[in-house]
Amino acid sequence: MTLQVGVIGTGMIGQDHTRRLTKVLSGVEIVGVTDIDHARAAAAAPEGAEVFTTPSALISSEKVQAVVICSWGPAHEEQLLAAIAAGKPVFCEKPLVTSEAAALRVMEAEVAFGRRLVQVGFMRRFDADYRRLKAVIDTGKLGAPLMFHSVHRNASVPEGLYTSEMPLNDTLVHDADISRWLLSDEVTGVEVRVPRRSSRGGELRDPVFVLLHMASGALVDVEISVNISYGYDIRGEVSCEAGVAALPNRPATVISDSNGIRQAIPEDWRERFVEAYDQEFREWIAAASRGSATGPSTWDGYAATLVADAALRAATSGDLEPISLVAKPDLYGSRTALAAE
Ligand code: NAD
Ligand code: ISE
Repeated sequence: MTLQVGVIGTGMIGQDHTRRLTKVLSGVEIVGVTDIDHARAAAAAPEGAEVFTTPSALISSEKVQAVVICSWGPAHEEQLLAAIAAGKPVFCEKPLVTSEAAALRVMEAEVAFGRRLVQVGFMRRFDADYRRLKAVIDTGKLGAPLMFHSVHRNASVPEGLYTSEMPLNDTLVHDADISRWLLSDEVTGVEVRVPRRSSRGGELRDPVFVLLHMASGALVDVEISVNISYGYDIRGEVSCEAGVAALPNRPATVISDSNGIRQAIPEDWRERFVEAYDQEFREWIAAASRGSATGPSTWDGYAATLVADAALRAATSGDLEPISLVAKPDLYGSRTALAAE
């Protein structure tokens, strides 16, 4: 059986996901695309796919069985609610939405529908290195995790489009989600410190240093730097009671020459997480073909949104900004189930 998919948003990641859905993965066909920039949608449409004029026309089309949302964050809520109302499985790029109220509306709609339909694009959970790191922590052999050091460096970000809020409400959401998942924990408060500004980013608030307080008492420090120029550098190290577990350097050819001994650094997220994105879609196609969703849920998107909101408040107040989650609906499982997912 082939899953017939419609893609909303044909920008950078929409085009990359279109490539993997048409050229890399099987069991899936893109039957429709749409973008507010119609010319861009037409240029990105795979052969035979219909170019829809609006997301709602695409979502309600009989030929579309499942939806992939790659539009900008503020547009996600309306598109998610339409997909849920149509009962269609939906992969939504992060962030789920851009406010707590919007996250609660999406969660309420999915809970009322009665079955998981939404998978959020937190692709780090599908990365083999992060999965091995979690497996080591989950054995308990290193003792309880006490601290997690997460480094998130981008070579550059789109000038003019990436604003000073985005290190905290667009980029940090990955670190928030991977911290919750790795440590099987929830974030209860956020502090933000803004160090000396990098001259490479103009007026952008960059870098930022974030401290996540976890329910267990563990602390997570996150460096977000988005104009580091030398590449896309993602690091992670978990300090436990009786040992330390860290992400490895990515396997890459070791070059020795007159400049020394070195390994290449990925250019951007597309290169660093290429296999993780492939795997997240492999698992999504399997779940969506059964009419459901797997992996990062609306609940996880909601939790990350609260971290982003608290981080924005903390950047202004300079204080520890608390987070309080609503009761977790049964649809999203227990804390133990979260650890296993
Ligand atoms: P982009 O600007 O390159 O592309 C976004 C596209 O969405 C544009 O073509 C725009 O015209 C279209 N669009 C915006 N609003 C729309 C609407 N209401 N209806 C239809 N089309 C609409 O941005 P991008 O880098 O591709 O990012 C898109 C999303 O993917 C964002 O939410 C971003 O945070 C996320 N993203 C995730 C990762 C990841 O690592 N998981 C990486 C990059 C981007
Ligand atoms: C982008 O939207 C992503 O999701 C990337 O993974 C992240 O590294 C980058 O900072 C974001 O802007």
